[in-house]
Amino acid sequence: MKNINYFLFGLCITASFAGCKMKNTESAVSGDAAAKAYVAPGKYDEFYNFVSGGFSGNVVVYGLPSGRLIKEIPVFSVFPENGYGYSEETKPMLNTTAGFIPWDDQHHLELSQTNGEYDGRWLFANANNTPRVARIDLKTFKTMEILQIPNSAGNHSSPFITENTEYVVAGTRFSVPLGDQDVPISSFKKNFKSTISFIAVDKNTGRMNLAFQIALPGMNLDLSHAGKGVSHDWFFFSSYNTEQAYTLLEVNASQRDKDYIVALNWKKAEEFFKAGKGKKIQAKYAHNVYDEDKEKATSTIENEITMLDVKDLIAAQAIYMIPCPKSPHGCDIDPTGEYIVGSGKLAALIPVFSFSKIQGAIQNKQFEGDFYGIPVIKYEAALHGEVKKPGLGPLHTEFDGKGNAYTSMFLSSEVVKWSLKDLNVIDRSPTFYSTGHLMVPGGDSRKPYGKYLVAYNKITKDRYLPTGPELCQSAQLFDISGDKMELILDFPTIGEPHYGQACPASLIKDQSVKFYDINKNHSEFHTMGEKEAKVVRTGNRVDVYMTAIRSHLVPDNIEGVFVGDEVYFHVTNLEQDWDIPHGFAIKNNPGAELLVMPGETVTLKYLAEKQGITPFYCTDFCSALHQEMSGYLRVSPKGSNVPLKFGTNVIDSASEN
Ligand code: RUQ
Ligand code: CUA
Repeated sequence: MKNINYFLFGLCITASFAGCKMKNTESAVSGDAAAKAYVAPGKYDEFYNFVSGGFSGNVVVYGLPSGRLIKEIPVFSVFPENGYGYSEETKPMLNTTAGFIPWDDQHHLELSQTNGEYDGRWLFANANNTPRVARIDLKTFKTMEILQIPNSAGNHSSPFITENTEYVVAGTRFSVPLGDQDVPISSFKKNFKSTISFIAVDKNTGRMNLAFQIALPGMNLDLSHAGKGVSHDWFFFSSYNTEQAYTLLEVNASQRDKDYIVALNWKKAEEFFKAGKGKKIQAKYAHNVYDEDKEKATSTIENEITMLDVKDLIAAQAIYMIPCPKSPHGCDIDPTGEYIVGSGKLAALIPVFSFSKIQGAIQNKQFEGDFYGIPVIKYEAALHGEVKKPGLGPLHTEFDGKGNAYTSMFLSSEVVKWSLKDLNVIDRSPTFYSTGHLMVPGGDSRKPYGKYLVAYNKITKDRYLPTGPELCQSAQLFDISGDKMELILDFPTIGEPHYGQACPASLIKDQSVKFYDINKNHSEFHTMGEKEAKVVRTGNRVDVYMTAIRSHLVPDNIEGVFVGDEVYFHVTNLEQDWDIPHGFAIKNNPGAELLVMPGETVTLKYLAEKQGITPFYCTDFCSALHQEMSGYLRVSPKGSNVPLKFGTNVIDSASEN
């Protein structure tokens, strides 16, 4: 969305500010609307809404229809609140071939699917900046795996999954030369490639592995979606900059009247891969996995990938280009899999392509030349029809399963409902302001749940109390159960609510883990009971095996640690009850605290840099005597002869007076 013409942008925003604000502000406060979004205290929401954090790098979970924030899940950004990226167990999650990276830009989310329907198992998330894909387990709401993607830059067209979660697919936004070659930027046409990566997902464990890549000519892949039902075997990617500009893209990549949607038969690509037709090439990338049994993450650097040759795919009739007007952005497939909606972000119409017509065009060779050897299907031959005058700046489309589509209009700040059958606009409603993605629960799957629509807005302006120059971004909830869309709630979000998906709470809530079974704690550093608590010195490394239970730590007095020692606090939470984490923090620690879930062991590394008495304490208000849940570490000068001593409730009366 970066290369939007800002002049246009300014104009339209101003227009919609003046025109429509009052009407909807009123409807949002009518008693009727409020009742629709109201979830009484103590009652559960109907849907989980997983929302990407954009530049926050994390994923945020809201309940719908209340809009209540119920969880922030750290994924690509360190999270001092619970120690993600700070604990020894989670640091490897953020490792890459460029070292430890504490942040990213998180755009898209996909819930895992079985037969094209959400199955409530995993959530996949992309990192745009340092290309990676993450998998979150929805039993624990924890990031379990992060896979780096080589030969990619701006991992924007990602992550998109096939109907049975066979693959998570990731396309590059920036074309780059393969294998980090040093070439002139002006050699773009010759040397730069846009790659598509197919990440295979293990059916049972969800474990990801980079199966194969395909290198296409230099262009920008923007978004994508897998086919469904009739189009199950195909994948569709929108592209822009088929002008192959490498400077001032705002102008130079907006020259052509049409760019393309790439149609790729992934089943055929998979056959080539399985038949060993790909070429192994060198590529380094990190694969980080959190092992639930050992309770720690490891990072492995992989060394090669399999590259399929696009020429083989062309020969096998497995790849085509479909012209799509004016810098296509969203590329959305309706629940039947028959209609492919391309949204040209600078176009004044929305082209809707038909899968059966595309197949017919391939059979009848209705082509208009090629793009680097890839046949280009004639626009009219692939077209089902165009939605005329939908609004300005169409970006993304989702579906309600009742034959309607909903498209976000960035420039004219509105959501527009239209019919898939006759492509007529049925309803429109202003949004506040500049909607990027919109979402209907299940709206990109085979089984939309209809009922609600959420618009994720980039600009909030006057919707909330002013908070200085930076305002929160926001989401707006519409009731779409009637003929007319009705705005029923605004809610502020964390970071940029880039995209979101929502599924019925019933898919997830009953399998949610309440605590970890301490008897299955196989951490190398666990302490199974207070009697096992100990402090062990090995050279200048000191391992503290500590337990936490309401309302004390064992040991809470530690002596015999010297300046220059590396102290590892391995804190095991002995509680076996839901929602009783304990925290751990120590004075002057330059990292963060830890939050330790019941039954879990987490490690904080602390460098003893100065002599003195250093208090530590539990940071989670766990009980009435939470303030008592604390202790002291004595750090003595290097070379002194203070003996190693530790315990809780060990009274040394000799030193008392
Ligand atoms: S896309 S600019 Cu999701 Cu509209 Cu990222
Ligand atoms: Cu444990 Cu506060």
